[in-house]
Amino acid sequence: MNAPFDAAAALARKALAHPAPDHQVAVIGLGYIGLPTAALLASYGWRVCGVDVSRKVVETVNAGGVHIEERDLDKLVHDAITAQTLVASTEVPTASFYMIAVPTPLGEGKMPDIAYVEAAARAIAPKILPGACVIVESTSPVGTTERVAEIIAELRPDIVVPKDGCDVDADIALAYCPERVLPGRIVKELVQNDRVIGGMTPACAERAAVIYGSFVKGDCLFTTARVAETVKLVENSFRDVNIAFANELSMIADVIGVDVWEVIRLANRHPRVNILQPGPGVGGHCIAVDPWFLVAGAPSAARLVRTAREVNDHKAVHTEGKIRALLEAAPGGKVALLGLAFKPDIDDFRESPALEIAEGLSHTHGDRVVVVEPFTDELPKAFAGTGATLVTLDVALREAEIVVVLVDHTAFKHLSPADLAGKLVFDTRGMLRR
Ligand code: SAJ
Repeated sequence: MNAPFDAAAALARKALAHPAPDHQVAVIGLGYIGLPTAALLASYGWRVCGVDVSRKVVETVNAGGVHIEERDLDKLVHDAITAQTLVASTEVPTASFYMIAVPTPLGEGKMPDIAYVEAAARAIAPKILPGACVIVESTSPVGTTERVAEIIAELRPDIVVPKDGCDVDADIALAYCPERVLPGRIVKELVQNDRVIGGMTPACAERAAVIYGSFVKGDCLFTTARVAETVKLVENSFRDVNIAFANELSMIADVIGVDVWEVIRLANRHPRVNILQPGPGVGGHCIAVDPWFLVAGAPSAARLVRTAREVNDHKAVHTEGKIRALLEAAPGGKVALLGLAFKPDIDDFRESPALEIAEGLSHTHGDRVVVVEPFTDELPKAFAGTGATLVTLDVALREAEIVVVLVDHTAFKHLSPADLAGKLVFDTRGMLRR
């Protein structure tokens, strides 16, 4: 028996000596990751308490409902609430496992803000018993798991907290295990994807793997907390850099006068080339944000990552400029903006370049803007008083002389050349040629 295994067994013995009621899991934060994770764990036989600071979210979940649009989530939550394996609360309970899935927004100067993770650690500390395991899932700057350890150690001097890489006889386990699921496929990918489990010590990783091993069909890969934190940031930076290449190509193509979609299609027939798709910019709370966490950790070394972020942000400005030119080319004509979400077939508008572009145009040409967005019943508040209106696709096609595809929602994919005949068309996603 090796040392880490001994330490893991000791943690398990402590858990048996101080059992939490019903071997409970507390998932802190019932958002896009926390709620599906809580409901899924409940469906795999765990007794789960989902914790959120929003009373409204807690009431919705306890009534068997969901406050976010995500495939298969409503049934999963409804079934878990009906079976009483999931309950929501504003209070953190005593639990065997704590999973932190709270937001980590970008703060001032594009610096990571981990205040919600720190608040979660402070809420867990008074309740924690020896043998419990705390897992951070929120995308976080490197060193955040150590910060959680520090907070618990400060608030609970009676508990021995694990130290990075050092197998002391800790009373609790602490690990970082990033979520890596794709919005729209969250429930499926939570089960199927491999997980990277970064323990403060090897024993912590083994303890955390007890929970992931119960529902993950992919592999559970062990490493340190710092490596796992970096892995998450690197995955999203990799995608951002690759999308930036596609977006930069689209702007180069505008200058030299070639069709970027044709260029990419043919270049991708090379056996070692796989260029992603240009769009109106990069959105969402992950890829448009996480690379800044990497930049914050090593500002002078992370030059490509920073530039990719800037290129992708600039693509939205470039796209808006092209639409303004179309408005000038059709004086008095209306523009139909198709889609506001940050990507197809979801109701998530966070960091959405389509939303940013539509807002910008509405503030100067609101009376000439009609928006089609099947995933909302009303335009966001920022459009108030601009004159822009939310209409159906049929109405937009009747009223507008200019049609701009900002999001390739399935609801737009049936558009035919006949629907668009006589109109100025700008397809930022290359949807109409697919
Ligand atoms: N996009 C393009 N061109 C492409 C692909 C995407 O412009 O070829 C745009 C999308 O339109 C969107 C943005 O990029 O605006 C991001 O979309 P996405 O589908 O690439 O990724 P997300 O943000 O929905 O989810 C990502 C995923 N990360 C990776 O693929 C490396 C997911 O696995 C992560 O779990 C998630 O971030 C997260 O939560 O961090």
